[in-house]
Amino acid sequence: GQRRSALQLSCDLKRSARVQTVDGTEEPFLSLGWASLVPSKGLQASEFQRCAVVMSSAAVLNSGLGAEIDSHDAVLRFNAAPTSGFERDVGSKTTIRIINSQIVARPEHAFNHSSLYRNVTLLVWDPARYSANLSEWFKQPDFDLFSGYVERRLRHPEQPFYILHPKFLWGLWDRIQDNTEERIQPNPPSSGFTGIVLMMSLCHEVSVYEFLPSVRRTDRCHYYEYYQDAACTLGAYHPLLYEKLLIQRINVGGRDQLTAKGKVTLSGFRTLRC
Ligand code: NCC
Repeated sequence: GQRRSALQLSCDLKRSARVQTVDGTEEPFLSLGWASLVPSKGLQASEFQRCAVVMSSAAVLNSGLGAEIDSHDAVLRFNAAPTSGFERDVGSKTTIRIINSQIVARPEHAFNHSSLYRNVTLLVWDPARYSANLSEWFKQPDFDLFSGYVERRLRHPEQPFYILHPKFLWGLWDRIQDNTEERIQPNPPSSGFTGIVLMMSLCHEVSVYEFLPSVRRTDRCHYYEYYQDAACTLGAYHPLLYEKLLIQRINVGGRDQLTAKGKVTLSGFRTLRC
């Protein structure tokens, strides 16, 4: 069939990828009283003009993009990616952090003690199976995010902390599959892709750094660690390559920006005339 235009693809995303968090209105969370555990202010109440999404890719090293990144109204980072010691390349502002359930559950991340997870809006996700209902997921998450979530909500009720709804993640996966001839693996999208779509829904314009790699592309995985694995950039578990092809098709920024900065510019959902 006819290839869909960048605007059509963005509108598909906007329509089907409604950002949704666990809000205590569905079982088993309803009976557990989560309606009063989750933050009373919904995530969607935030609105920003210019936002930056900073991937954890090692390609951002020696970019000198820190000041440009910090000039945005909100900055999104992932998992255990630090700013301290890397300010010149990644900036120092963090507004929102998306983490996977390993960060909450695995002791080496020191979720309760690390300053990485303080003074930011936190969002956590866990790979529920495609068709799993919430009760099955609650009984058997990939990593136990639920007890850590409850504990932190009770200890730090002032921190905006949300669990991303599996429906939102799988809605994103459907759009990635729609854009792909091959059948992709039924694993949830990466934190990176999820974060990009989240910011498209909260912001008027989104600058994404080093998701589509610049000339600095490298087999090294993260800017803050030394190990090498090309799967970090191209994907193994996550449908990362297909996520990147989709983002490439909705990029409204210039080619030179991509090559030199690994920068993609995306229009926020509110600005689209679908
Ligand atoms: O590596 P990770 O992702 O934390 O990276 C965040 C997002 O940045 C993009 N990325 C990263 C490296 C790279 N070279 N290129 C990239 O494009 C990706 O979009 C990625 O999502 C995750 O998605 O949550 C992931 O988390 C890690 C790990 O669990 C956390 O870092 C915590 O230690 C996963 N690695 C492992 O589990 C070993 C990774 O697969 C996905």
